[in-house]
Amino acid sequence: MDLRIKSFEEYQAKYKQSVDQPEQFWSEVADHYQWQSPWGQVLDWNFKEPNVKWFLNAKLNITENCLDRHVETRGDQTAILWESNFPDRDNIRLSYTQLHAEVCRAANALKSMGVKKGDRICLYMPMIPELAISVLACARIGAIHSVVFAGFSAQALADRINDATCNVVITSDGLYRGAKQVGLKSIVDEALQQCDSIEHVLVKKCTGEDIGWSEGRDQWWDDIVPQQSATCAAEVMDSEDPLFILYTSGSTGKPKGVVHTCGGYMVYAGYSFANVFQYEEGDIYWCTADIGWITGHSYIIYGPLLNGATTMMFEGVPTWPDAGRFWQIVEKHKVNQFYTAPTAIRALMSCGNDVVTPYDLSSLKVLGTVGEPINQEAWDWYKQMIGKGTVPIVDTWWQTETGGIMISGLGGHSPQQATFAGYPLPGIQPCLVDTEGNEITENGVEGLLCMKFPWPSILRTTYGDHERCRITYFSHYNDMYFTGDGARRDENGMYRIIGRVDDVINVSGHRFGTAEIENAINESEYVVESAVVGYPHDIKGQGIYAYVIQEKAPDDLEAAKKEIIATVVKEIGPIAKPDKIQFVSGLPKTRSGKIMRRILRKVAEGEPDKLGDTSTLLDPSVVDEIVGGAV
Ligand code: 7RM
Repeated sequence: MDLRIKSFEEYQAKYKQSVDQPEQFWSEVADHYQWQSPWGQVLDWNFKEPNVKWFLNAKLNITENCLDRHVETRGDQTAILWESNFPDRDNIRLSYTQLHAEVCRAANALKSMGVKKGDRICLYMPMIPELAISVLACARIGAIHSVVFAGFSAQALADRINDATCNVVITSDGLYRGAKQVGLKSIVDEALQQCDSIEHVLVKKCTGEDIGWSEGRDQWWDDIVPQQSATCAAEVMDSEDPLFILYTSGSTGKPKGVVHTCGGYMVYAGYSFANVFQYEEGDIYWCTADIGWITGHSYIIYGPLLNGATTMMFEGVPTWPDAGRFWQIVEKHKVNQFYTAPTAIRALMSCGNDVVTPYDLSSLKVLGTVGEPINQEAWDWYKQMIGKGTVPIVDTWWQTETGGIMISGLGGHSPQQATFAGYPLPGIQPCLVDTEGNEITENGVEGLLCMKFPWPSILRTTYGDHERCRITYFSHYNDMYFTGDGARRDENGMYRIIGRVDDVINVSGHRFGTAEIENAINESEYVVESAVVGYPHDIKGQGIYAYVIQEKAPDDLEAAKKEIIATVVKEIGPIAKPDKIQFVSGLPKTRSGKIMRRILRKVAEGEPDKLGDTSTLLDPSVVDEIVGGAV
């Protein structure tokens, strides 16, 4: 299936067709996949309710497209190439034939536990092959996977399990991440004290550490999966049946379960992968994301496998045992496409070039970045030090909600400009609007980034709460999907993403709602109220700055901070730890009680001289205290 566009001229022609005749365009793309029965209508949509359906009434199973089809044509080719956390441990190669068999075994094991189509299965796992196998096993039998990143706390895990009323958790005894070892099973055990819906826990042995055991509930993966049959008929799925739920943070309280469906997601994940990375037969492709995030779903598992690619999965971290680990792996496996986040690039850049130069990076053909805006310095370093000045960079803008890459270069076929994501993929119709919701049609402008027309992998709903989906994404501007990002469009129509314009902060490419972190901090003893803002951070992109009011000013500042950090770690996980905490006696509020975050942001950014108008504050004197006590 060659879906690839091969030149910028071809892109322009395809783009035009995709806008003029979207249904024709997408049905031609969808024809490259295997369907059990065809669609009638291509698209039915309105952004009011919203109600979006693609490839109506078509039947398929995404795993037949990821696996069965390739077993026939490239069964012995490596599908998943797994690289251990430990450089001296053997890597694991699963051919398409082997992966197919493993997925069927895991699917049969789930069935033996009573799992059926539509059930929700929570995956809380390390970056080991069994995670990808479990994802595909769920898809094989029509169970809806909900992967929870293994850096979230027991509380965050419990919240996600309960929101989706999952019946099964798949986990491991523990995980390795660089020099750290984390006891996953004990986190699951703690979470499950709050979860009534879970009937079974399937545990893959990974670290070999001692774990607690609940007889009747817990089962070892190695006791039940290997003995299963290596064939399992693929469940017949409707195009619009849910494929997975993935939780993501927004500007209000608790994270939302973004729902993606089988047909549209498959079509777009496969199409965007082929075009952005320009993957060629025999290439080794590596995305360094964790499968706990959307990037791992779409561009470690589904996109590459749909294209019959060899996709690498890495268990470890970029800086362990040293900051050359990524480049050592690129050399070792002769990686052709490499996809990572700006935060990793900045972290490695700060370690100096001596850890890069020893390695042969000449296999690289495409470099990708995702998750947050990339600054000029990091872009230049990536281009020169890693790409030797010649390898194209694709800066891929997209979201959990979009399911796939929306604005990006197509390998080397698009004009490149540092810090610009570039042009929309065919079928994607971005626009910029002003705060009143009027579309800004000229170039050389900034605005709020919206989408005018649906694409196949747009989110369908937020699990269990459709109204929340409508309000969050479709109610701001008439008949448009609102991304939450601000963007600039230059004279040539290329897009540069500026960043979030809502109360979402992006820390090392991880999304958090400020309210979500505030709620966690407020769980801490003695805390009366808090307000969280982002501030520019050299490595993480944004850092977390928390203003906290306690019942009485703390005597021991360090102890009080530790206590707050511990609470956030307990409520959300170590990834959401505030970088800076400032104790205050009041917050800058308007007469109507709204916190003036603009002021808090300016102080956190170190620009207290640019606070602007503070005359509408209830008590302007709190500002002096906040400015004076900035940390
Ligand atoms: C894929 C992913 C989405 C948010 C999004 C943006 C930011 C993502 C880029 C980017 C600038 C990019 N999904 N973002 N990619 N900003 N340039 N190339 O990250 O749901 O976790 O986050 O991330 O603000 O709205 S996500």
